[in-house]
Amino acid sequence: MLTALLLVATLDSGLAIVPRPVRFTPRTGTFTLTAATVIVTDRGTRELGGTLADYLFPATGYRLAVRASAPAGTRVISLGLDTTLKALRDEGYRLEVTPARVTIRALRPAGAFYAIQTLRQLLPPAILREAKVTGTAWRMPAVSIEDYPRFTWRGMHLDVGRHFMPKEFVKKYIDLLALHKMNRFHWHLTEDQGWRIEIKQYPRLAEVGAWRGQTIIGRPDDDSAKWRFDGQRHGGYYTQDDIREVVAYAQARFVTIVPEIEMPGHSQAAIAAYPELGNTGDTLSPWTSWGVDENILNPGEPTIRFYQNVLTEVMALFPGRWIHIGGDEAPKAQWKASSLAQQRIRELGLKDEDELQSWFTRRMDEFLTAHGRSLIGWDEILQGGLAPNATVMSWRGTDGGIAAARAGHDVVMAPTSHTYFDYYQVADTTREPLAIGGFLPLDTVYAFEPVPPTLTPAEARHILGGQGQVWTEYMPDPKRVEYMTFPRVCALAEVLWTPREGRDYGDFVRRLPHQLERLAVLDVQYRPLQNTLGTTTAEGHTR
Ligand code: TNX
Repeated sequence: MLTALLLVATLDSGLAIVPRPVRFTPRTGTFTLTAATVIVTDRGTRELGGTLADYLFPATGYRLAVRASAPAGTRVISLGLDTTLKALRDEGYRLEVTPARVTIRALRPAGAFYAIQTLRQLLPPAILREAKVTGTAWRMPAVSIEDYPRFTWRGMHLDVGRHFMPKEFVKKYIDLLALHKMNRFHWHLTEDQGWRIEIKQYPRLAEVGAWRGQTIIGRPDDDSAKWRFDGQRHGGYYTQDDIREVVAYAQARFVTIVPEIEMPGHSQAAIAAYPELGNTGDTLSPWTSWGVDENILNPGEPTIRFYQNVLTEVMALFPGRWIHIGGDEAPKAQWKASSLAQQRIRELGLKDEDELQSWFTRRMDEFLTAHGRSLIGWDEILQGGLAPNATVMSWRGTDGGIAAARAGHDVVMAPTSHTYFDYYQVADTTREPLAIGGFLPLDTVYAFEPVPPTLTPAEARHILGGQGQVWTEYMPDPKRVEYMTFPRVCALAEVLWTPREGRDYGDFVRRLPHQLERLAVLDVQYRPLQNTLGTTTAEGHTR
């Protein structure tokens, strides 16, 4: 009943696009897509014409022609680049739908790609089906849209270390990001519990590091004697061919993959594969529990070389600018007890173990910078001094991000308070699947403001954008990831795309059922809205 009312309201207003476009003016009439519609492109959009045709084929059954021109009177979807549209920058677009034609113009291909994502949302949700749909008229409401993103970093992260996620799901996840006009996929590839990327020079990383013998059941009790395990081997990794396939898939969707290789913490699986990377010489296995692990890398020169060699293979696979080196949660007890680490501190004239981690990070920064890439790390990389070219991902609140921006470093805001999608989305968790804890309802995600008000305009320019985190300790498979991620990612996408003044939670909640219909067609097991809309604007709707 409630859903029906919301849908009527949405259909009345004609448009239900997520994220909300910057400017749109409804016009009269509709454009109907038929088998005779022609996609007209210029040289810069020819490939995207094919992308559009591919998007439209399965549900409609129409193999639309992609041509350089069409005879007068043909119903066309025209895609073109226009160098005068500088104001739209790299990712903006204009989209005009009239009964006679659809016109897409952008400065660059990324903008035309986002226009295509909007076009998919102007058509009935069934356009997203993978097989021919009968009895649907493929109509779009006439409209003029001008649209561009607020931030350049619109990211989602996925931890495949705690639970391995199959390549096919990673592609689906990237598709869903593109549908929401998100453009960064932070692929968290290494963890204490599993190493997930094939490295040719060090085959044991995947052979040994990708598999753990069992997994703890439930949350770890402080008393480890009470821990119980499932007795099931878990693991998997991506071959370099798999990675190249996913990278190409992401590139075609204007998503830059940011690979993460954790160091010096969260490295037990690597140490299990190559014990000489550790501090104690103990023989370890990939971790079977959750939490902050004491086993970290040693700061010796062979370890630095080992990780630089790993990064060399990583850079060859991932063409994007940023390489994430982790840096979070590296307990220093082993370095305090290690003669090698203490000797390094003395030799290098450092104050303490935090400065030693900074030195370690700086070595990676120099290496990546020399290869034309940029280091990014979690905000712990600020402790002991920030490496000169580092970008900071601020997760423990926004203070780290503020400090980094003030020091002239770029920042991605990813605070637990607004972007941790491993937290519960409802207050009453009794009927929710077990999660890590926390509480992050949809309206809180929607209220996320990536630019702290205390920053000056010059400092604020260092805030590249924001990102949602999906840590998978309690997400054993893709369906659980979908449940935890959607619809919160719909809210985050709007925070990162739509201008601040265009953001309105009530309006978002009105459009959301349409987006959920699309997600249902795409077989996304989103968390239903019941009790999730939050305690502010939407309360009247939910009860
Ligand atoms: C902290 S956020 C971590 C992760 C955990 C997460 C659980 C961060 C950089 N490190 O290793 O999975 O908390 O919420």
